[in-house]
This record gives sequence, structure tokens and C-alpha cells, in this order.
Amino acid sequence: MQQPQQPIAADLVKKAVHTIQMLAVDGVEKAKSGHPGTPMALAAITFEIFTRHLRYDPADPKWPDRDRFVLSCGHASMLLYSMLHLAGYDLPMEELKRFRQLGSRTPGHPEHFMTAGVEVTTGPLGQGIANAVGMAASIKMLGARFNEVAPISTARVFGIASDGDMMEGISGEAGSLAGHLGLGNLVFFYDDNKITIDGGTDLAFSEDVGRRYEAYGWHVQRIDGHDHDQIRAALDAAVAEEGRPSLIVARTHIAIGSPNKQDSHKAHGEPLGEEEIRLIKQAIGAPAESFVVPDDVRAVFAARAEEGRRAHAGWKEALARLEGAGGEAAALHKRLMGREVPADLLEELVKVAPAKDAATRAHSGVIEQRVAALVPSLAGGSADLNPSTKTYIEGSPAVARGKFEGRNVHFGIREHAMGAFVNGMAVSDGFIPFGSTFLVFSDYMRPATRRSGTCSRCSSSRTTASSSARTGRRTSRWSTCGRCG
Ligand SMILES: Cc1ncc(C[n+]2csc(CCOP(=O)(O)OP(=O)(O)O)c2C)c(N)n1
Ligand SMILES: [Mg+2]
Repeated sequence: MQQPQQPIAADLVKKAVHTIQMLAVDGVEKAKSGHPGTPMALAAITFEIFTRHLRYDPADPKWPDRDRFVLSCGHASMLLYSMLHLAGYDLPMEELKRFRQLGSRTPGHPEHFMTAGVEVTTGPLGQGIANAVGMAASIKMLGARFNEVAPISTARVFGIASDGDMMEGISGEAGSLAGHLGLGNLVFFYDDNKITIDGGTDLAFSEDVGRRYEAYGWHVQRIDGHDHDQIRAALDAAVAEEGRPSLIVARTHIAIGSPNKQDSHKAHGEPLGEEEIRLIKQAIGAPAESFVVPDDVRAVFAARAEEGRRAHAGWKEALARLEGAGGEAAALHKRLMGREVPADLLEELVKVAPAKDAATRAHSGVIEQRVAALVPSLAGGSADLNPSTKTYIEGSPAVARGKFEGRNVHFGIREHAMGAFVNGMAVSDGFIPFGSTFLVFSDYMRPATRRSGTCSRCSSSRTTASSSARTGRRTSRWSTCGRCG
């Protein structure tokens, strides 16, 4: 397990945070569009997440047991791109300079299939934090199957959500489910900056978000989001809390350090302007030039990447132990990680297709049981409609707090969250997820549905069972379309 790294000197921390802030500001300024204020405000928090806890190996962005980082407020994308660049992912400075340009790997909002290190597409507020709940559950479900043999699924999901994320109803549904399931591997910051596009949050938002999440069953802390000691202490406590998801309510100031834009909604969605940037850089002692990364800041991240490489090597040893143990666990692990689907699935299903007329959902139920028997990756559930959708996988328990070995998820009457949850599972490893409800209520899932089902390689909307039939391959990775290579 990767531990917090050696303390970094306070002046170097400050310099690194300024570097993150200025990369984001410079990117937005060069593009002449984007969101500079929020990356500035969140730089300290993100720096602490990446350098203190987040376990990642930039040389292998898909390492299955990496910790995930989800920027639910996708409009602050330049923050994520700056972090990925510094962390050593395949995102060169040239790409930061091409922010929001056609064909760049730095689109206005982060796209999962486009940029290494972007764990899930974000932008529609509320979706990212709800995806993160599905990701955290998926990691626990995988762990429940194998960790006793060897600890191969131990990752945590870190993220940041903004006021907009917290106002959107979907985050409430997902938060409620995460609290119910006791997802202790989920750690989110709430960027409590009291600003949205139209002005102060007091225009439309007055509840105590922290108390709401406490009521959901989360472990909640409240901090000054610019104070590194407080951020570190809260992060350490959140990571140590294994029985509940954690929310760290961080009071921040949008565009902190900007003499004329700090705490103003004007810093949300427009470039700060050359003169304002000059004043900021002068005030914080940053170089006047754009897109500068000092060597000692690079060295901090290089050291962190080295720690990540070591953690990755440790995980490979655990994986070798699992594979070396042989037997059912090793075989199941291989099938899950490959999301294996038999090439003759269709023929197998035709064999059990009921001959008698019945409701389509009754036929579907019969077929699904057969799919479940042939495809161990299949997992999911319904939004409280099991007797009607007939999707409960027989012979497997339901996922519950502290019990993640089952394949059935009771989503409760939460269609919005169900859609985002299964999308979160889809970008995780091991499972081919499904959700179910009445067709008319599937309208509640429409935003999540729009974002699902794209090929992870070429982003076309065709996915697999049919691809294996088309390509004639014995098995195929479920999340690729089979046409792109
Ligand atoms: C579902 C959805 N509705 C609307 C928007 C457009 N939008 C982008 S950011 C934002 C709100 C900004 O406020 P906040 O979330 O607090 O972010 P901050 O300005 O503090 O960075 C809105 C309404 C969106 N991205 N997603
Ligand atoms: Mg805000």
C-alpha cells in the first residue's frame, strides 16, 4: 500500500500549487475560453490528493488497481490537464497549449476515451460523482471475489464536486446509495466556493450540504480548502475511514490570489485577461512567461511517479500470487478482467429461448439467467422492480454494506443514480453492468444513457456481444466495438 510521501518543504508546495494554477490560467487565456477561477481555487486540494494519497503509475494509466481521480466539475478541466501533465501522463505541454482546439487531447470538458488519465467523461454536473459511486462499488465487488487470495482490488476513488454537482438531484440519489452501501473507498471534496454562474449560491441554494451527507451516512469533515495542514489531516482521516464514504466540505475562494476577480462569478467561465494575469503572477512571484514548470516542481511529481511504479510492482506480485494459486479464483479473475463473452453466446441463448408465448420481460428473464451463467462479468439490478423486470441473477446474493461478493445491486427507486452507477462500473474493471426499470421510467436515466455504451477505443456507440459474432473472435473485450482494431 502506498503511504503518504515524505513531507515536501512548504515553499516548494507553494511553488507547485502556483505552477498548477498558472498552467490552468495560461491554458484558458491562450484558448480565449474556459474556466480559470475554479482550477486556481482547487489547486491546493488536487496537489495534496496527487502527492499524498493517489496511487497511480503514469506509465500504465489503465493499471487495474490504480486509485481513480474524478473531477466531477468537468468545466474545471484545465486543472485536470495540468495535473495529468505534471504527473507524467502522456499529455505533453503542447496539448496544454492546444486547450479547446479541434482535435486536441484537451477538450473543454474531459473525455474518457480521448485523454490518458481521464477516468470518466465529466461536464454534465452531478454525473461524475454518481459515476464515482459505481466505480467505488465495482472495485469492492472485484475485491470481494479475490482479495482473500491476494489483495488485487484495493483502489480508492478520489474526486471533487462543485456546487452545481451538489445541486443536481442525481448526486443526492448516488450519495444516498453510497452511504447505504458504506463505500469507505470513496473520498470526495465538495468545493464550497459559494459561487455559481449567475452569482452567489444564496440565489438558489441554502441547505447545509455537509449535514445532508451526514444524514446519508457519510463521514463529513469541514476545512479551509487553501490550508494544506487541514487538507492533509482531512484526507488522512477520510482514507482511514473504511466503513463510510467521506465528504470533505472545503471552503475555497474562486480565483484565489486574483486582485480583481477573486470570489467573483466572473472568474467562473471567462479568461482572466492579460493584465489580471500579470498582476497575479507578480503578486505570487511566478515567472511572467506562460506555461512554465520549474525543475524542482517537476521533481516532486517524478518522485511521486516513482512511488507509483513501486506500488504497481507490488500489485503485480499480488496478481502473480493469485494467478499462481490457480483454481477457480484465478480462472474467474481472468474471465472477469477480459470481460469474456463466449463467441457462441447467441446460439446458447437461442437454445433456451422459451417456445411458448409470454410477456417479453418473462422471456428476457429466462435469457438473462442463461447469460448470467455463461458470462460471470454480468452484474447489475433494477430500481426496485425485480419482480417486474425479472433481472435478479439467481443463485447470487445482493450487494450490501460489507458484502460485495454478489452480482445483484438493489438500486432502490433511484433511476438517475442507477444509470450513472452502471456507467461507473463500465469504466471500471471486471463487470458488464446493467440496470433495469420500466421503459417509461428509463427517461429518468436519459442523461446517463446518452453517455453510455461507447466503444472505449474509438468511441463509436457499437459494443460487443454482436462484435464477437461479427469478428468471429472467441472472446472479445466487452467495451470495444470490434471494428476499430
Ligand atoms: C447538468 C448541467 N447543467 C448546467 C451546466 C452548465 N454549467 C457549467 S458550470 C455551472 C455551475 C457553476 O457553478 P459551480 O458548479 O459551483 O462551479 P464553480 O463556478 O464554482 O466552478 C453550470 C450551470 C452543466 N455543466 N451541467
Ligand atoms: Mg461553485
